[in-house]
Amino acid sequence: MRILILGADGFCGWPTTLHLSNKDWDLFLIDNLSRRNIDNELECSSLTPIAPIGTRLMVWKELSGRKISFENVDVALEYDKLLQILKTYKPDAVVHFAEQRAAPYSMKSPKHKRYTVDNNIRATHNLLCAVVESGLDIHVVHLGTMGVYGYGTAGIKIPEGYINVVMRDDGEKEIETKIVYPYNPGSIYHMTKCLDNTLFHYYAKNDGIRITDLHQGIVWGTNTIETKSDERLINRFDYDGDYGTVLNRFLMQAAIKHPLTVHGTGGQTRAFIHIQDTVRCIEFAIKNPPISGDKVKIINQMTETYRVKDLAELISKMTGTEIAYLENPRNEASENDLYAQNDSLLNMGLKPITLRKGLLEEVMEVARKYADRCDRTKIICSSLWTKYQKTSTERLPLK
Ligand code: NAD
Ligand code: USQ
Repeated sequence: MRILILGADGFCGWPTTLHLSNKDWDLFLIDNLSRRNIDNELECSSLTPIAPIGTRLMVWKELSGRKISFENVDVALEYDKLLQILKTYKPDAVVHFAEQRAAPYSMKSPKHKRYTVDNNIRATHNLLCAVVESGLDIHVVHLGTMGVYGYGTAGIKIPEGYINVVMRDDGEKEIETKIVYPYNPGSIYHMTKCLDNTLFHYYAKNDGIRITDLHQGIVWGTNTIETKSDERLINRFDYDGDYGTVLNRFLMQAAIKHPLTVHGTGGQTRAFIHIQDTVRCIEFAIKNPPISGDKVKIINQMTETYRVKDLAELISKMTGTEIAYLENPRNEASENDLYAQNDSLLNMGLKPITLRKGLLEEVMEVARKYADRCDRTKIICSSLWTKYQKTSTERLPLK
């Protein structure tokens, strides 16, 4: 297998790179290192000391004997370079992680909203356009989000992308058909994933591109088998109010005895997946492509659902850390149910890693080890969804 990975230096991209390389697949990596630049902009960096991409690849070659090529390309802006790489490398599949992925960052200001839309939509469209122009039969595997379905209580089990409906006109006529499950994004970031979806449907229909869209839940954990094998291969650990995601944040907060920052009542239910399962799911998706002419293959890449409040209580009980119920900086339902199908990956052979004490402690151990790198002033979310939300100081009950 020859795989081109876009966004390979990121939290999901780097462990996926090592996992696929360990399968002896041939890899070519692209990243514009924008995520590292955003760390500079936010004046906050990964809790774990991530090595530069050149060092990462050198260490991996030393340890495994496997050489991986890397090129710094902005997929959203450098179309010709991307096309040239496709034509010369001729990958069987492209895995597309190269997007701005934080909902709070996407809501910070008009500049951040525009950057997120411009970057994500152009990156996805450039890839699809370049695949067509290359004339090659390349399978596109994209990382989407469970958030495209929205977090209102649906009242039914959320299917994998498509739903059977009966359409009724004003008269008597009824038609049974299958449609894309209605989009209901909760942030500018999530909205870009819905727009990506529309691009995919068009290119699958018009050009016969084989596309898999993985609607992934919140990824937790930090290391995988390969990233643990040398400290210089360590994965990114985001803990700040913009990029840190809820379960990793709670584990890190418990490790440094910071009150657990629950937004609102904590009645929000979300889907989760461990990073080790993420990399396995991507392998399964590559091995099970749709055929040309098929509609976009949509897979829910999640293994469990939890309420935010229940996660906070679990970690508080384990560690004795207090819980701080903060006014929610987001515009989201305070309570929701979430039942979603995830049969595709289970049928492909995924044996889910479920949340258990040992794994939670492993993440806390990593957080404790690098606790001196934490800037406590970056923990509270300061990005507000609307002007009606209170600022972080107005809603701060923390000591
Ligand atoms: P990340 O920000 O850590 O990694 C994304 C990488 O893409 C970064 O290294 C960044 O530099 C690169 N990138 C961004 N724009 C680029 C461009 N225009 N050209 C080239 N490189 C570019 O994010 P992540 O957590 O690894 O997420 C990867 C993908 O998975 C994203 O699309 C995200 O939406 C999706 N996802 C992530 C999670 C999660 O919990 N982390 C959950 C569901 C879905
Ligand atoms: N939350 C808290 N306290 C915190 C942080 C978050 O209560 O300290 C709450 C949020 O208000 C929200 C929920 O936890 O209700 C999830 O927030 P999150 O930041 O963990 O996740 P989200 O913004 O949805 O985004 C993350 C990734 C994104 C991915 C998405 C998958 O950053 O790339 O697409 O998870 S999903 O949630 O399934 O849409």
